Amino acid sequence: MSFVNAGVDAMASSLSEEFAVPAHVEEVRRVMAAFAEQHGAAGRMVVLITSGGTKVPLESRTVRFLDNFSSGRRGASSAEYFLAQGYAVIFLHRQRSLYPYTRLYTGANLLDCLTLHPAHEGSGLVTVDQTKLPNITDVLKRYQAVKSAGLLLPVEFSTLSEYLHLLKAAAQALSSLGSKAMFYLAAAVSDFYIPPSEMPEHKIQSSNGPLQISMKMVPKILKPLVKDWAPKAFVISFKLETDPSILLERARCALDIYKHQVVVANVLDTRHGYVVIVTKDSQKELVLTEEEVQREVEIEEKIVKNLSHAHTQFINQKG
Ligand code: 9Z3
Repeated sequence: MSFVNAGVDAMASSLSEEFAVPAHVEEVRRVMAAFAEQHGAAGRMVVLITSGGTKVPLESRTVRFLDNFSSGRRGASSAEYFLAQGYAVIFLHRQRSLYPYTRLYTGANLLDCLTLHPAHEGSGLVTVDQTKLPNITDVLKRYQAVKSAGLLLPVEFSTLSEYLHLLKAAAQALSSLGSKAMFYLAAAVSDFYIPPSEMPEHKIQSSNGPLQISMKMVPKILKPLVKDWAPKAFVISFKLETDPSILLERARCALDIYKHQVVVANVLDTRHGYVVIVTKDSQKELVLTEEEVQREVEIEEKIVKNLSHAHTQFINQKG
């Protein structure tokens, strides 16, 4: 498989021409706008978290696709810490990636954790083995409190097109909040895609020999988001590299180009224990110590504390 960078500024053409508009985008925009209005009126800050990897189809009737790596752990755990800090959260996540609270039990087989009591079989009384679901009562309490207060709005995406359109809709829906809106863009987003006009309709046949694919550059959505859609918001992007020696230079480069507030820089192999919070005029390393790892402290707790503090300062400056 060979990849050719077309180097086209696809932002020149509109998003809708190059990326299929999901049928439900208007409905989701309305729901997000109502969520923003409700929580804004209650004096709450609202964070839009993106989480998980995007899928790029290779065929219109898709059998094969390219995926970006992301388990969704960073987004899902960060959502919990933002909720604990008093934020309302829109969780724009890849379908079936990790989800706040339930992420803590993905290793458990649900059916192995339940017991059906013979005397009550008719009425279906089932109990939970709490040794198999550690801290379940505490986690359930937190989850139910968030749910009953309507503080978490989940929105799903799967393909790159869905991600781009839903992010645009979210930015527009949150624009009324001004500086009280935060964008925490932790999703791993494809840099390349095949435009519909160049995509084969049917399954690519291996009988035609080795596959050559030419892919276009995905438009940098951060640019219109910061400049046009949510110009007053506090925007954080994530920079992922596998080579640590270029990480900070790439993070600084992103800040220079997009002029947003923060880049959280991380390296694939060490992302659970080490990140650098980079701003225009500062750079702060967040590290988990051995002792914190033993206590199962998560780096997202430190990231969220740092960023929510910076967000409050941003609001105080901007008003
Ligand atoms: C990240 O860097 C996230 O921290 C991870 C989290 C995806 C590494 P997990 O979901 O991993 O906990 O398994 N996200 C951003 C990745 C990305 O695509 N960034 C683009 C880039 O680096 C810019 S927006 O060029």
